[in-house]
Amino acid sequence: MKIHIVGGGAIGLLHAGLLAQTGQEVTVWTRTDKQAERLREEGIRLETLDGDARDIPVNSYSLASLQACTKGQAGDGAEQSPAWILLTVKQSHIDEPLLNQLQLLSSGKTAILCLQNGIGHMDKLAAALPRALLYAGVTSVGARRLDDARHVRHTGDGPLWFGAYAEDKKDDNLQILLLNILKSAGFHAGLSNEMKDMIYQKLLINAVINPLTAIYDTTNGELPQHPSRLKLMRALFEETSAILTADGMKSSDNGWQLVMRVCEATAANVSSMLSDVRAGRQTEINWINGGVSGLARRLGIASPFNDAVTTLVKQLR
Ligand code: KPL
Repeated sequence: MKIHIVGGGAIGLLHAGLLAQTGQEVTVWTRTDKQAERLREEGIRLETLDGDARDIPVNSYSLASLQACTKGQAGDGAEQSPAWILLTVKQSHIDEPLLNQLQLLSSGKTAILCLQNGIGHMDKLAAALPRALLYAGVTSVGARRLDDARHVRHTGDGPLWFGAYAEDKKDDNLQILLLNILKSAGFHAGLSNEMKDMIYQKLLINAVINPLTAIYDTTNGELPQHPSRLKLMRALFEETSAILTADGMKSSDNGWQLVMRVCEATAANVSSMLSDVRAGRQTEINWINGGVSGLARRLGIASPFNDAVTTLVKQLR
């Protein structure tokens, strides 16, 4: 089965590398020709969890060249073999041109698995791709890109849950195929029909850790070590948890412990938001705390902490 990885960042390269090394037909779609060229010529340099490093050959093209590349490959739906698209780009890259490119890539029997942090993207994708088989995913794998093109380090393991965004738009065979492929590539993958809850649980963790690590320019492990920062974490947690629960998240007694465990398990890590700030890239604040504030407004609940960190993080770059 063909697997298209859209996005050549850390998560995209990690998935592409691990899948390609088990013999899957993987194509990485990048933002620049330069990155695609390097990937085609030199492959993905993958550093595994046990410190091993290897070069893995992959196909790669830039998204901008999609029209030419897919001629004769993606146009005539019925004759095509099934394919999966793993959408690994940041929320901020899900814009008009990308939606058009996804339309081209997803003609035929194709399902799209979306692996973004935050909320808002699934509705946007569903509106732009009304016929697509859309799957929401939540992953806890860690990866870091070590150069601007092809070198990725697998930094942490964790579950990858995915499930259909709409019950009437799924394909049982395709989802089982992907599940088995992911498992044989070493992912701890599972299917779930509780994706909204999973997305909200992950959102809660990101809404507490990401903005504060970015504002204080600190690692995940150091953040709770300072009493005043810990207090802010708790306030952000309580507010976010109440908003998400009001919008249907199952309430749980150990949400706070989970946030603390993530800080501990990823202690040496720089959060994705802090790493965006440090690199001068647009952060995902609009889809994490901004998304929580948006939900709160819809529900008529105040969200002063989420509003404040959204404003502060936007001023960081
Ligand atoms: O998902 C993360 C991120 O950085 O976006 C956490 C859980 C905070 C780990 O760094």
